[in-house]
Amino acid sequence: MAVERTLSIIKPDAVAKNVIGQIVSRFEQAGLRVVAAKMVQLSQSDAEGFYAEHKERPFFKDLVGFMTSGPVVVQVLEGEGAVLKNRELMGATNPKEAAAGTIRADFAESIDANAVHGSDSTTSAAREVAYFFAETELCPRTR
Ligand code: DGI
Repeated sequence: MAVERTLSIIKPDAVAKNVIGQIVSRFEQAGLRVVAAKMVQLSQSDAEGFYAEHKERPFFKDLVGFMTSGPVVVQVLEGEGAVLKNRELMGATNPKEAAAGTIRADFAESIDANAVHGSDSTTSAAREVAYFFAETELCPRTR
């Protein structure tokens, strides 16, 4: 399987619950490597730009409000099949529907405050990684 990169965001609810380390552990245990990481307080325009594809959706305002409600941890994860692997670790968007043992089943409260974001395709991963990181900020982990 091809080595891919995917963008992960640990959302404000999970940061507030102090479970950053527990979530990163799940990525590491699944064989994903962190190749870039930073904690940021998103501005309204940061969040609107990131979620531009949802601009017309009824929940857009709430989503932007939530994503700017506190700091987030933005990471680039690398590994074989990283995009799908991260989506499997996350679980369904609605934590009530998320499979047992997934990050959202274990840490998320609601469809708004759902603990994590992960790119849904290699195409969106490329856009999302570039939205937050310069290529020079990605650190090779091959050694
Ligand atoms: O890729 P996901 O985060 O799993 O889901 P998505 O890209 O369809 O939606 C992005 C975020 O928008 C999601 O994590 C939470 C929010 N969202 C999605 N669908 C709904 C929603 N929020 C509300 N309140 N209601 C929804 O139906």
